Amino acid sequence: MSNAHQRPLRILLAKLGMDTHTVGITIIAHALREAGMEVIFTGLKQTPEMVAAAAIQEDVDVVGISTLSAGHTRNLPKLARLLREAGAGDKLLLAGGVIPEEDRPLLEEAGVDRTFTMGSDTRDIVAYLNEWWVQQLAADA
Ligand code: B12
Repeated sequence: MSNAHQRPLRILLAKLGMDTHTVGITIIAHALREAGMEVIFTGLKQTPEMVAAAAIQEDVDVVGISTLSAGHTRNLPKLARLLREAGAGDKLLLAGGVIPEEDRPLLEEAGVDRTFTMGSDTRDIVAYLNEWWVQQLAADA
């Protein structure tokens, strides 16, 4: 990651598979842009391969997946693995949406850094990302 210069955090937002619930990801995209972050939205119906490739091509710092139609226990571990295999395992991987509590250990084990589910306050998400980004910049200074 090249954080040598103070620059805004870049995040790729995506939806995987046939999940067409768009409200949450739209709210997140607006909130992060309002907070000064660079947001790239891949659009719907992505595969883990497409998201991993886009994350590398766009040189983002964070990948955020919104998932409301199940499939997260399969496609998120796959995405985390593809990022690691491509040497991009240092990117922060976030997930939000409908993710049952009991699925979280599996996702964390697979490499999902943090989940934000239904009712999450966008201010908490912005604060979490800002804090993480400050740490990254400090580590790189
Ligand atoms: C609205 C809605 C729809 C609308 C979607 C319209 C649209 N364009 O988005 C319509 C009617 C089309 C729909 C369709 C379906 N739906 Co629907 N839908 C909902 C509903 C009622 C609300 C979702 C929503 O918009 N929430 C508001 C937003 C703001 O909340 P959110 O997405 O959770 O986002 C917040 C957090 O999760 C987080 N977040 C979300 N994404 C991200 C990403 C990142 C990076 C971060 C950091 C945070 C984050 O931040 C947001 C702010 O707090 C939910 C029930 C529910 N309570 O969630 C069911 C629900 C998601 N739907 C469900 C189902 C089953 C379906 C259908 C399969 C129904 C059917 N048989 O056709 C289809 C599937 C369509 C498809 N292919 O995906 C189920 C999913 C069950 C599951 N996952 O196991 C739910 C949970 C209803 C239920 N209780 O059964 N749905």
